[in-house]
Amino acid sequence: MAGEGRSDNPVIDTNGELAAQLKAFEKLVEEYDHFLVVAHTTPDGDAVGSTLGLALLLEEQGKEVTVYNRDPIPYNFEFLPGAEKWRQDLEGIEAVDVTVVLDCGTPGRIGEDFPKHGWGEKVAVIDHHETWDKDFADLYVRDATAAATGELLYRLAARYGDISLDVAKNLYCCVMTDTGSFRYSNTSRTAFRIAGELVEIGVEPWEMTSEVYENEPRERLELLCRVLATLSMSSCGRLAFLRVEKKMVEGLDVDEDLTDGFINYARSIQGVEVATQLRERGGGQWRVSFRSRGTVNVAALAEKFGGGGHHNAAGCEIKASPDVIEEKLSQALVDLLDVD
Ligand SMILES: [Mn+2]
Repeated sequence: MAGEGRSDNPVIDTNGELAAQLKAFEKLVEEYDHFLVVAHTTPDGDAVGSTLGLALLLEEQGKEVTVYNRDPIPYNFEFLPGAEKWRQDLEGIEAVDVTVVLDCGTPGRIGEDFPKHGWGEKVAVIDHHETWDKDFADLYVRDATAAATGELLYRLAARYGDISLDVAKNLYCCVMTDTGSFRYSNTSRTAFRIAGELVEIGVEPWEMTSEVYENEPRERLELLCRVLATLSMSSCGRLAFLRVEKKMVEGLDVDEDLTDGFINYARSIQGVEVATQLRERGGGQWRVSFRSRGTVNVAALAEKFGGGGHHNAAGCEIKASPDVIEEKLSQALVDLLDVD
């Protein structure tokens, strides 16, 4: 029975603001029939897991569901239950009643085709990001303290009673990936408790980790070898650089997303505060990505070069030779650290 939650479940709050938001979402589910479930472009594990998890949950409630994303499912999430529902075309989308936007709080993150007020009559957002657009949806389920959007969906799913194994696998994927396998600073007691409940339902942690992290195309490791060979450090040792040159990708049957996460190797070096990855765009242009260990606000660093982002992850574009770019960045970082 929806509405009251399971009293024996320690993470289900039946009062409070989040419970009221979840109740309002349940009402929306009761009132409408056809739901479009969508998440941000270049979807990560939380975006894919929450999209498929919610789609399956809504189908279990007898609803018609369309799953849409501008971009494909990354290869390492194709094993998730419900992945065959993933569509990248907008055909028939005018028939939906409610658009549910997951893992982002602003319409711009859905892609160019997304109409400002969604498809259908109503728009609902379920999200855990700090930034959000207050007038874009009719209903928000938001908690910026949640480790993943999947955490919010776990609370929703638990209100409907027993969670199916297919939904549970998707929600586990959300929590596992957004916490960096329970390593990042958002890894909370609640995240562990939810993961524990999902394991109780039957999710196998090793199956999940091996599918998501140990199922790499050989080309990805070959590319990683080439990229790691470019590792260099600033003279102060606080900045590490990696380069992805066009010629490294040539001859490899790879997509852009195969370099995803490489930059973390550079950040993991003792003494490094900021990792930087330069990716060749052509015409002397380089895409520069930054990852901070936490002390340096890399959004401020990126802004010096016309870019932006978050405290720990940001980027910009620079037109210069890579050696000149690395020199400029070293100087900019020293300026930033000396001001602090
Ligand atoms: Mn997320």
